[in-house]
Amino acid sequence: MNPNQQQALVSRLMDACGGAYSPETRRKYFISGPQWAAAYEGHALFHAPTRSAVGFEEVIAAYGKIGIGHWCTHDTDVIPTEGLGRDQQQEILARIKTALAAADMKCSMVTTETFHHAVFAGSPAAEQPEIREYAAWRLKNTVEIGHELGAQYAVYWPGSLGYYTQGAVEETETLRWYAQGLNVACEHDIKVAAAKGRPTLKHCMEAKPFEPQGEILLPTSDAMLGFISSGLLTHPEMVGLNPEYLHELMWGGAPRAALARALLCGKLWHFDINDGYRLKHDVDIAVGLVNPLDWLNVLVLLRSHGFNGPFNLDYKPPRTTSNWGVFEVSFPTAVDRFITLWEMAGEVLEDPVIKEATAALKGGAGVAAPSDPKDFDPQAIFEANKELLTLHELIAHRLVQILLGLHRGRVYSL
Ligand code: GCO
Ligand code: MN
Ligand code: MN
Repeated sequence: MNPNQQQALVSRLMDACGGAYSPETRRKYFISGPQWAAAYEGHALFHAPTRSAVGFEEVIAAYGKIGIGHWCTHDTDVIPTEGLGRDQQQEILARIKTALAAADMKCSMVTTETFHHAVFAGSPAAEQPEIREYAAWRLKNTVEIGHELGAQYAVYWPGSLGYYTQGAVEETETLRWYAQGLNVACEHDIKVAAAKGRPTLKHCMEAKPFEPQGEILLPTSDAMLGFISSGLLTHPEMVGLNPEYLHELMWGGAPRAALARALLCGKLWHFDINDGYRLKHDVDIAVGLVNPLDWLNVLVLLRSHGFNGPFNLDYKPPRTTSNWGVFEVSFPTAVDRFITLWEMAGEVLEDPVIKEATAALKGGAGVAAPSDPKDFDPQAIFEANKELLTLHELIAHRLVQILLGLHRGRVYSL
């Protein structure tokens, strides 16, 4: 097909897909679009870029048009490393504020890049005191950027906190140093927030089990929960989690169960939404393209616990999508799948079949407890409940019915 006609074809087929929500509807959800996701050029270790660079002004304007109400960024996604903390930072922050206001968007989250620059090769908690001092300053500077832009959250992905070969690094010492960095960030936040008359930020740790280092010292959300309550943090109440859906699949966990554990600890504060494959690398595919049923289940859990965002679109538009396609197809479709799954999760919670089945399961068969616990008859309890437990499979079927619309039936072809 003639290159001049290809965008028209994509647009026509997008319209033919239907099911799109209006920007106003999309804005009702606490969804954020990362600068780095839209600006991802398709590069990786084995991949040359397939897209050209996109600046924050273009990203913010495009997100606003789609109806993504929030934007987030790493410090160095928008400010060159050499301009951090200098006049250039202030000039860029002023331009960001103008762009956000023009697009009717808010900055929800800021995060410090402590993994890309060569200085972090040995992690931000390396043995060398000057590296740790530099990292601490970067974290403090990001806290200031966050307050300046009106953010509520700061995220920490300790991707380089690990090693390739064991023995050279002493893990407990490295974790203590890492905690000191977080402590500096929280203590600085308390001062800046007080000076600005704003609440402190919510500091959220994000785990990923592997990549870029061979071994990661805090590989899972559960490891981070342990770290938060280890006694190393001076303000554990200011630190929670930003789990990422795919990162929990990467270690072979059930994302829904990982989220449930974070909920129990009151630490589910921010959520990176994407998709991918179990026990594989961080492909960062857009939400719902691989595991829609699991996603529905995740959102049922979150809705039932009152978690309604921020949902951060941390995925990488595929290398096969063009610069134009990123905003025409990739982001609007990701947002719309999320909204549909979220609304379906609401249907699941109201579904009479699931409600009745769940209530019956919780009611049990009504076998009375014996006066002496030694007289419990486990076989009799099992027999009395075995038909009820069949409901587990029925509920699973009902969830698939709701997801695929099976309960509405089919037109036959045979
Ligand atoms: C991933 C990476 C990053 C982080 C980001 C926030 O999810 O693949 O961990 O995209 O989310 O660096 O700090
Ligand atoms: Mn990821
Ligand atoms: Mn992430």
